[in-house]
Amino acid sequence: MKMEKLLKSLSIYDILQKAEQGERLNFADGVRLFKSNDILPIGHIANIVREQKNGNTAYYITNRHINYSNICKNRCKFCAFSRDKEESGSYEMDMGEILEKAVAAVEEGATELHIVGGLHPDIPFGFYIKMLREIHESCPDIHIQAFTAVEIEHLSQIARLSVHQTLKELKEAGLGSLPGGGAEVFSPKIREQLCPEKLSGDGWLQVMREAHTLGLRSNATMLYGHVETHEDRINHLIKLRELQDETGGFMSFIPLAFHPKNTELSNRSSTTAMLDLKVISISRLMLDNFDHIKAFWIMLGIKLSQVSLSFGVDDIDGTVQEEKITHAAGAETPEALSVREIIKLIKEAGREPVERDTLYNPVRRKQRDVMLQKA
Ligand code: V47
Ligand code: SF4
Repeated sequence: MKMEKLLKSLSIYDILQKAEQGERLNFADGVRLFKSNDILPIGHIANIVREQKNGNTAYYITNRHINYSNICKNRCKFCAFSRDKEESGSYEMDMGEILEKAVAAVEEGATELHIVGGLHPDIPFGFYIKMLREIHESCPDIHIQAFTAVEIEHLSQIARLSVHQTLKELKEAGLGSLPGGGAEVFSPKIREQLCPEKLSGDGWLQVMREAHTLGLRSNATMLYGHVETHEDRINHLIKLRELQDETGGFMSFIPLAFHPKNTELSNRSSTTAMLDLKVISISRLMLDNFDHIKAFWIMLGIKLSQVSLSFGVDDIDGTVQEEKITHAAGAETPEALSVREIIKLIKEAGREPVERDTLYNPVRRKQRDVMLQKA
């Protein structure tokens, strides 16, 4: 059967046609796509949309994650990373350790630091300001992407400042942008079940709104593969799309595959490749106003991340280094990939690798630096 004829025979043909023609998909369309098992046609249209937005380019970034503390007062049921203060395995890095990691990242050629941690009950606001200032002074060229919307709201409580003022002070101290974590799934019912202490979905969106208004761009995520329904996922994506219509401040969307090991949901199984590819390609189709869909290879796995480059993804995150959140939950991926490895997997997928900075500007390196980085 010819491709067109095959597509026409599908029950979701009307939705695929809408997406290909650039028509916005609605809630019912999204749910129907999740109910369908026609992953190749869905991926095919997601790939067309991906190529319309980003051509044959696949981005990557040279970055380093710093998880400054795992002490957290929230203790979400899906999190294997967090600890109570007195619990064994709890840690907090001091300023010297954080600076050492930042300087090492610069020496390794990183253009971005990704700094997140738990909601520490008693680190004062001044510590976070000092951390940003000192990193910014020692490494003026590196972009600091730090603190999820959930951490920002926590810092505003500690500082007894409005979210707006908190963000303003963090920005003045060197904060460059916000990562997309803490969004989980916006459904109040799911949050009540899995992370009752956490900032609400509307609260998360409000912090992002304030950040975007101040000129701080951010990413967005969705944690999937736990207890959420198709409807919860589509509702989440539509809320992100609505805020993006309003502010235009999101850079990329990153679907995060739930890892159950060592969590209170450890009786659940890991996500399957079918669900991973569905979430990626349906996100690409629903989020028509997002420029980039990013595969966080640490969570998705290296092989599936490569395949995702044909299912809507245009960005393979980065070199990462020392990722703790997913590895605490049993991720079997390495904690870092070299630039050489990232380039190889992008090229073998038939895409053109482009190193980007946090804001998606291409990074131009001197030949000598490239050789050092690839070594
Ligand atoms: O907020 C927690 C999630 C997030 C688990 O913005 C888990 O570029 C899977 O947001 N299994 C932190 N996920 C990571 C994150 C992120 C990662 C990479 C890039 C960016 C970006 C953001 O990880 C948390 C939570 O949603 N998480 N526990 C778990 N067991
Ligand atoms: Fe704390 Fe974040 Fe883990 Fe929730 S996901 S327990 S807020 S570190």
